[in-house]
Amino acid sequence: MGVVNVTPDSFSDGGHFFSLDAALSHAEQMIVDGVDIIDIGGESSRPGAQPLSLDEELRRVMPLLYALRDYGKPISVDTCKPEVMHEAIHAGADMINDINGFRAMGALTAVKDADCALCIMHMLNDPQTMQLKPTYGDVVAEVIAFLQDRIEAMEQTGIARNRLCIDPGFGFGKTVEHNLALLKNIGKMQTSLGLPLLAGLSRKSMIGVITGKPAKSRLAGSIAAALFATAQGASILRVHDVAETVDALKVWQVATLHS
Ligand code: 9MG
Repeated sequence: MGVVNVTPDSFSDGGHFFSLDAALSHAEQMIVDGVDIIDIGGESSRPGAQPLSLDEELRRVMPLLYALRDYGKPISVDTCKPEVMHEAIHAGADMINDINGFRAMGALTAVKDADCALCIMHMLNDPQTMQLKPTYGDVVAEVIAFLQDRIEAMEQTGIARNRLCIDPGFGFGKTVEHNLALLKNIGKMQTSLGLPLLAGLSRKSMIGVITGKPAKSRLAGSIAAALFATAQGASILRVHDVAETVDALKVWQVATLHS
């Protein structure tokens, strides 16, 4: 899964006019590089990020979704807002990726009658407060319990289980220790919940803490994390650097299958 952010950091003039052409070129390059799913999002989920208005999120995401839907690649829309989910599904989105685990009022209703895939992510609190001293007794058990709860809520609404995938939410209300515990227990989470697992580790601060590198220099660390997650059983990797990750996975897979 390749990330195309339509947030101010990706605005061509530093904050005012987002270039649809630039986002499209970015997505086109990802397709050339071998992406399987394109994840587009308009609201930043960085720690401390301010919430975005509904109008502004629609203004950022919808033109790109309309422009990308004829490229033949599955499109995921990263949103927590039921109204954006509704519009995105209507426009043909193949997946809704909700870092809030479909907890907003109206989120389950917005997705229940569609047939798109749904990614349920764990996040402690919200992006403004999630990194203020995150605390767990047993992070793996608590993330599994949260995801189990959300899966049950979705199934009770009538959502078919085969539409769902789970995500422990690396960096969303977690210390480096919490992230490492989750990374090492991907297999356990997957067997306990019986659903494909999406791992988003690319350029995250945990890689910065381990390597001492700023976000733009975290490629090698991100690839190591992606391969480790794959070896533990992750099914989908959410990444910024598609070409490099695809190459790394090709080598890893050939080596793994070689007799
Ligand atoms: C939007 N977004 C940012 N990081 C993410 C992650 O780790 N997982 C998912 N599902 N979405 C993410």
